[in-house]
Amino acid sequence: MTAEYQVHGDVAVITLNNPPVNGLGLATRRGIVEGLDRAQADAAVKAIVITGAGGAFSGGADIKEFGTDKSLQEPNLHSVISAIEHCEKPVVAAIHTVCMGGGLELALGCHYRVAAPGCSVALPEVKLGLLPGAGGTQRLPRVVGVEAALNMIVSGEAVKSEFIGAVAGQKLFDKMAASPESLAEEALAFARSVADARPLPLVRNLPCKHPEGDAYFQFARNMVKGMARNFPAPAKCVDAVEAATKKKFAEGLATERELFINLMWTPESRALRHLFFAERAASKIPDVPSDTPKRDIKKVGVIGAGTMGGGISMNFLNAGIPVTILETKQEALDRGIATIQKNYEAQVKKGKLKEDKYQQRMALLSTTLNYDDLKDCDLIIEAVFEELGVKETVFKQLDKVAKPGAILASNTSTLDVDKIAAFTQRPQDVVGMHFFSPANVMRLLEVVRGKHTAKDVLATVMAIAKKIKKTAVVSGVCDGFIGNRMIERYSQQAGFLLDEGCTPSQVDKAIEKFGFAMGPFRMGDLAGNDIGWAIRKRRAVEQPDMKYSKTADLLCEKGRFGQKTGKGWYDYAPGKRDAIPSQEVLDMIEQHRKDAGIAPRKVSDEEIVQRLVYSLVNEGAKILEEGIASKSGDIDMVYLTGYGFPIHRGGPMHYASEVGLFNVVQAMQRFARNPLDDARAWQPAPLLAQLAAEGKAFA
Ligand code: T1G
Repeated sequence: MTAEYQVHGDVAVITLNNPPVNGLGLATRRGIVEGLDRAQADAAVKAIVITGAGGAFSGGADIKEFGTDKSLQEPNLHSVISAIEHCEKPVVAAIHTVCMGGGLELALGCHYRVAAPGCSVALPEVKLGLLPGAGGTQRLPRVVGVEAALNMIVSGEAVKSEFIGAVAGQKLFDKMAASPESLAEEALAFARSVADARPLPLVRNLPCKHPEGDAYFQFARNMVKGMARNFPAPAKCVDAVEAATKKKFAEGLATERELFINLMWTPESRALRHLFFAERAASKIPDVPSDTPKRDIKKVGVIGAGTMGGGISMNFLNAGIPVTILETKQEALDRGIATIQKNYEAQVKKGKLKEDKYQQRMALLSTTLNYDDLKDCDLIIEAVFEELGVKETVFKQLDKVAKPGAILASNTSTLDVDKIAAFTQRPQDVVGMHFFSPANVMRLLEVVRGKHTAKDVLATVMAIAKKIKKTAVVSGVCDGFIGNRMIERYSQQAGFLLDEGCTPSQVDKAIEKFGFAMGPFRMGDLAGNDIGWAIRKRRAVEQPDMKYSKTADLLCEKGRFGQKTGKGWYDYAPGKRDAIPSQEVLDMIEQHRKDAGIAPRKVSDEEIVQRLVYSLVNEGAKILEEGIASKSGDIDMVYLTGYGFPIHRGGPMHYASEVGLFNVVQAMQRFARNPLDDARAWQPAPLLAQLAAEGKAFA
């Protein structure tokens, strides 16, 4: 039963019990109404308490039900709340731990609310592209005030119960329990104290006004407009709360309902709901049970004090885990430590880090030139020069000094983790941990699973990734893993678009208008065009028939590596990052077209976006069918957290499913007929072709 009914003397207690967060799914909603009916039919029952079992009062409506008929089946949440409000006996919500979304709306429908301290209270629907759809926009302003309510609803952020309870004049809680442990008893006592209270108070009957309504909501709209560029929900939150101040309750509720239903069907909300689950699913590895024992990570070693080694080290220092950095030369160590200090000092200067915290973190950092000093590390991450011979030297050394059971990780971004593992006698302890630069900032961590990587090693790395606030995605071993393998196709298309008539800024602007944080050419200038150059040279040997535009090589032959050389696809003023279109580059591209006998044509923004995004989708489909990624949502998480794919589009695979895979394949067939393109690259991955033919989606 997902809503249990018990009678304690003269008080009935309905306990939501739908793990993990007491989501208000259909069965739970039914259980609440049945409990109310039983309590009202029992003359011995004088009052009713509703509470939640386990670690939540309720995390809200069951998001898994959205888009299914279950979420519409009666009793829907509105009906449950109406049944509570019409109950002839007082209903008291006993709130603890988590009271969010529909859970808070349920509590707002109760006649009284008793809260334990430390409870996270929120209406986070806006983070799903929605707004509170069961009266939250109409009731919350009536008990905490219009402005406090609108702040909570538009931000979706949680507020601690004791903080709300301390705000003068707020009427959200009728009583604060002394502690979570005493909540149950205090709620029962409170219920008995109001057993005879009549009329029973209803939040909906409270007034809801704002002294300067029009001016305030205009201000609120201006604020929201600036922050919610690609998302419609925040502005609708303002509309709903404004309705609470201008309309009768029932009309305000109807307005909220209409706004909610419209938002439910927006692509932005579908994208955010997809990502809510994709982010959580990414941490689950199909063949590694969640209860796999994890190794204890008390001390971390980092090999290499360069940009990556320093950034990687900061992640662990920030999580309070001691780090020893090893380098081959003292001056390299000194440089690396100085960079870490500079990064922290910049955060202190911006007020993002307290001085004492900075000192605490630095106190956890030690350095050495001697591998022996790593012998008690539980996890050692190598971040040295991206060359297999160098990795071999490092891993052979580690194999000698690392303690048994130490996890040996490589930060390699392109090399074969199985080859690296083979440099040791313990391949089961070897794994890839591919951080993205800057490693202390970018959320993405590709965890590369070698063929011998032990399951407890994977479970441990996924857990430590969460601890250092990374979004970890497991990748199999292939060239480029997930992200870089896909970006290669994307860059290939970007080059072809230049050949065919586009300028770098036209391509960048088109894809940035689609929502990417940065187009391919600005990104190349930031990361360094020489990186791609080296990969193309390597690829020319390994895959001689891979087709590329020559423009990127011509650019590098001019030494235009990007911001680090003051010029790349764009020019840069000294010390500035603003991308200035370069006549030299435009001339270079034009000359290249002439030499190649290409007559330039006008390419539409739509074609630019489709070729860039669908090239990711097709490669992603191959990665999926090869088992390099286990879920399409994992690929979406890689692109959102590592490559600036727009959140409101949900990731390349989700976006393709939204467009319709049939339409994606149709477009690919058009691109394949372009003689200047690479027809093989547009050969649909078998999985993609099959799903398209069956009218299915990826997830
Ligand atoms: N519905 C379904 N599943 C949920 C859920 C929900 N509301 N909340 C969490 N889960 C699952 C989650 O997928 C994961 O599953 C597990 O619970 C643990 O989650 C009408 C329409 C509550 C603060 O937006 O913010 O009410 O991966 O890893 O870190 O107005 O979950 O284990 O299978 O996040 O302890 C509004 C969303 C819904 C709250 C707990 N409510 N959840 O954090 O655990 S819409 C929300 C959270 C609504 C009404 C509207 C967090 C949490 P699995 P977790 P956590």
